[in-house]
Amino acid sequence: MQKLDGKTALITGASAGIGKETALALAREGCRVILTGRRAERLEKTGMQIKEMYHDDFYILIFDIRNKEEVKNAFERLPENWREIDILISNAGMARGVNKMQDANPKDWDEMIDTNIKGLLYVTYAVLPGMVKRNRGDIVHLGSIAGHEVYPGGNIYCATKHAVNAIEKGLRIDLADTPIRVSSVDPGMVETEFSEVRLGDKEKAKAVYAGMTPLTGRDIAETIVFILSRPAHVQIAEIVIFPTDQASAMVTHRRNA
Ligand code: 8X3
Repeated sequence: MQKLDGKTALITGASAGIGKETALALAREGCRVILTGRRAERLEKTGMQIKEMYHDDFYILIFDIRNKEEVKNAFERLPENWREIDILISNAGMARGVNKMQDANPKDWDEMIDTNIKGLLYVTYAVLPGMVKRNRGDIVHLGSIAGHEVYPGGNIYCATKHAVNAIEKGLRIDLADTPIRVSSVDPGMVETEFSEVRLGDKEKAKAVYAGMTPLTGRDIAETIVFILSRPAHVQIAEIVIFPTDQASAMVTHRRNA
């Protein structure tokens, strides 16, 4: 098993959900953590929680992942002692809408593509050259079952997660002659703010998980800790993870339903 103690981990979208739980879990394992996102107040809350529970070795970096220049400038602002990033958790991602393509608002497509694909690439590009130079590092992408299947209302969101799947595979090829590992965690239903953002409605979001027990952000965070703590010769490529009540994107067992 590899110790994560003392490693520097950067987590995108660390203010809530899977990102926040992953930041907490990595801090618990002794990582120094860089918390990134758009919302300073919420990132500070994550930071305070880390301080109360584990240590105060965290750094908050604010940027909008969709803006290439902003991402570049933010990484240039990183203090010297935070620049050697050992672990990148590309978690930031979102879905907007469940309309058929003919009824959709193309603005939603831009937002998903800019966040889930282009944003992920901008951050990877900011971190990767340093990892290659130091000849060490771990990259974990948050994919989705939507990167393996396409379901009604999923169209463009599924396309972005299929892209994440291809990017992760391509990156593994590009880094095959280095010790840098590339992994992906691809969950089914996880209860976070995801469905509320997608559907724009708290009640509708609640109904997505009605009668079943979804995964939690913590379940995913512990899976990431497992991936990162494997011995150096073990590269977990992909983990597809469902709630026990779910069998595929389209098959969910609901009690009383
Ligand atoms: C989130 C899971 O099933 O809504 O990526 O696509 S799903």
